[in-house]
Amino acid sequence: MRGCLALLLALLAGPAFAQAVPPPLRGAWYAGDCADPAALLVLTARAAARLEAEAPSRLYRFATTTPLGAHVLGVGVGAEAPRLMFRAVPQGLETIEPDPKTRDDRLPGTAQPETWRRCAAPPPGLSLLHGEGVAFLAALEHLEAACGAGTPGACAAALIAQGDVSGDGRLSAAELARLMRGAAWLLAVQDGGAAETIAVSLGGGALAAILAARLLVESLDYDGDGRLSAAELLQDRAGGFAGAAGAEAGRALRLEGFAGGAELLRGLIEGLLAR
Ligand SMILES: [Ca+2]
Repeated sequence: MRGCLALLLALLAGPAFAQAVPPPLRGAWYAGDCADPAALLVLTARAAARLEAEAPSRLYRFATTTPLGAHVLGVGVGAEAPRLMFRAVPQGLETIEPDPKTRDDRLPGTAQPETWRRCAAPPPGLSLLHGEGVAFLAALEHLEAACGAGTPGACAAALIAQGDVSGDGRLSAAELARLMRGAAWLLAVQDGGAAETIAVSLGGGALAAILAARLLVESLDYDGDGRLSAAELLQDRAGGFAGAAGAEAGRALRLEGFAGGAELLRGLIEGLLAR
């Protein structure tokens, strides 16, 4: 756990991130028929998640996004530095996933482009399976942005802002459990799980998320109202933590080494609070 926290802190202290996925391209894209899409692609400011029923999912957490000809080239964090090229086309979005062996100066190589469309309303099953996870993917970018630039208290405020569904300015056990389920989804997608694996992972993690959320509330809920405030999150942690200007400024934390969503979120919170 100590190693994880040290890693989190080191990564949070990294330089601001200048590039990002262009806003018009962000959001959910679908391959094939809107009533029964073959695949779902979610683009956030600094990430892409490709989700299919049968095939392994893919998660790109971009370290860089730079123009390359008519495309944007996103290069993900991690040892393999996975690459995703994308651009707007009349039908919607075009993506290319280059072969890992293709040199940067020969992109896109022989990889075939895929086209994606917007759909007014995704099939309910897709939302049910991926909704909380996609929300967490976006929330994580806001946390990385707020915690990366040194404004005291901004990190706790961002955690409250991202987690506070009810709008009372405090985090309940249910709100923390939601973040933990989202974190469990992220880990399952990062591990390349197909839809069934992700569903199993979420099912198995749901109870753990509730228990871990209750523990977290009880460990910091000094006024005993059953919810965590920004002040409680910051209690006795001199100096607070860092803040910045928006999700585009963040830098992708490494997510490896966490056993589950609850542990990931706990590590994240502890790492943020330790700053
Ligand atoms: Ca709340």
